[in-house]
Amino acid sequence: MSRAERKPLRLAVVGHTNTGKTSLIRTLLHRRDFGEINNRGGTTRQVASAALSVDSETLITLYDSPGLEDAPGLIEWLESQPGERHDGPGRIHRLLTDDRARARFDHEARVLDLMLNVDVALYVIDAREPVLEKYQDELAVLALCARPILAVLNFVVSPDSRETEWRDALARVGLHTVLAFDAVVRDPATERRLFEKLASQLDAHAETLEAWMSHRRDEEDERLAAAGLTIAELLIDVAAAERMAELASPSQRERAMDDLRQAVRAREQVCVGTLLDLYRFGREDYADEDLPLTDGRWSEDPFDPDTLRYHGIRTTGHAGIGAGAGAVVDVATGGLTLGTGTLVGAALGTGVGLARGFGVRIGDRLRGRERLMVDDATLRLLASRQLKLLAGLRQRGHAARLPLPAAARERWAVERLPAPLRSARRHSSWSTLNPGSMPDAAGAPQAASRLARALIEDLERESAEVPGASAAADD
Ligand SMILES: Nc1nc2c(ncn2[C@@H]2O[C@H](COP(=O)(O)OP(=O)(O)OP(=O)(O)O)[C@@H](O)[C@H]2O)c(=O)[nH]1
Ligand SMILES: [Mg+2]
Repeated sequence: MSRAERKPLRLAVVGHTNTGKTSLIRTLLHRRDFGEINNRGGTTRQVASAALSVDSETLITLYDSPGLEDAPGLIEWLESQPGERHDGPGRIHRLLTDDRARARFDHEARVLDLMLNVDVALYVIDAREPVLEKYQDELAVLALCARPILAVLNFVVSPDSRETEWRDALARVGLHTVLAFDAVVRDPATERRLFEKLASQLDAHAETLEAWMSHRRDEEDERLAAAGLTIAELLIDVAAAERMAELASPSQRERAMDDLRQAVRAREQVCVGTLLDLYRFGREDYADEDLPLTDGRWSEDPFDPDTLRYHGIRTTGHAGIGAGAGAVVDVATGGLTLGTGTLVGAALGTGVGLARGFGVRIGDRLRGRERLMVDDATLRLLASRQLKLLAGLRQRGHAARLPLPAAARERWAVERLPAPLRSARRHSSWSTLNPGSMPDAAGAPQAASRLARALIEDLERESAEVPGASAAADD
């Protein structure tokens, strides 16, 4: 089917009031500026539409609707009417053309009008509610509209969820297409399952739905690539960051160390902010219990040795340990050791160490001064915890409590830093944290994208190895 012939799939989101219909639409749109959300109920008063589009072609039109409130009244009215009992849409049509009924069932009429004009409906259920008769009446009225319905169980992660009861009740009215989908939880796998289920019910629209799913997959890949690069850039920035201090001036060294630590803390927070933004939608609407952050920040200081221990970063056997003050003198006298470079952070015990052997060219700059850098263990900590955050953000709700993926854990457990970071150690111009930096010039972007690819491979390897890791409760 050509693009011009393809008609958008019309999808209504319906259900009792306050079940999370508008929230679900926001989640499907990946946008939180749609509609109004409130815990009072009766928040959405009119039908409102939003488009899921690719390259300005609308593939799916979503319709939000006011909550149903008086289904028992509707059933009573319908039953009181004479005429053909088996023509569901006909009966609904009669109700919609009856002025008094329309006036009495104002909200409900809007929903039924909508139902007659869409290809499919999602019926959103607050799974914490008992299966009351009024909900069964809602389903009965909606069934009269003769449109395929997919039931969406919201709030299934709540301890009060009555998911089994609901699945049972839905089966009893012949509704077997059910999906657990917490409206405000972001999970690409569940989202994809929703569209797959729709495709299985709607042959005529299967191609449209496939096009949409493939677009979402591409977006997800791009988002992941951007997130990987965000973390890689943080690590390059920190690896290449340096501060100079006059030799034999402990107070200056102290100040320079503080300054460096402060710059790194702020830089890490920028990375956290970018990751949250990349994966943020609808998040402000509820508490973020399933992320390892407190108020959008890591609560432990990256320069606290306890933090290293907590994240399982070993510091013993550190290349610089034992060299101690000797290494400092080594640098200060310009007698640099060539090679890969080591840091003697442990000599200072604070995550900020003295650099030694990062290349001959710094010799002149260093005469009479010492150079402070962030040590390897702290870099490994920063890498580990940003990756943990990213893993949590990619699959919130059920996977966030999983440990750091094994491949990533292995990469950062070893004491030798990945090659791009070892290069960064020798290029102070790569760090935006240094005065006079040139992070856009040649080497830095290449190093960052090389590192980013490795970080993403680690995460992807994990999801390929653990097939059940992303499976949500589902029929
Ligand atoms: N924790 C949690 N809260 C949710 C979820 N879905 C919806 N909510 C909250 O439930 C309340 C109602 O959500 P809405 O999206 O406004 O519900 P609605 O069905 O559109 O409501 P009406 O338009 O009034 O019929 C809001 O406070 C939402 O933040 C969910 O999956 N988890
Ligand atoms: Mg609403």
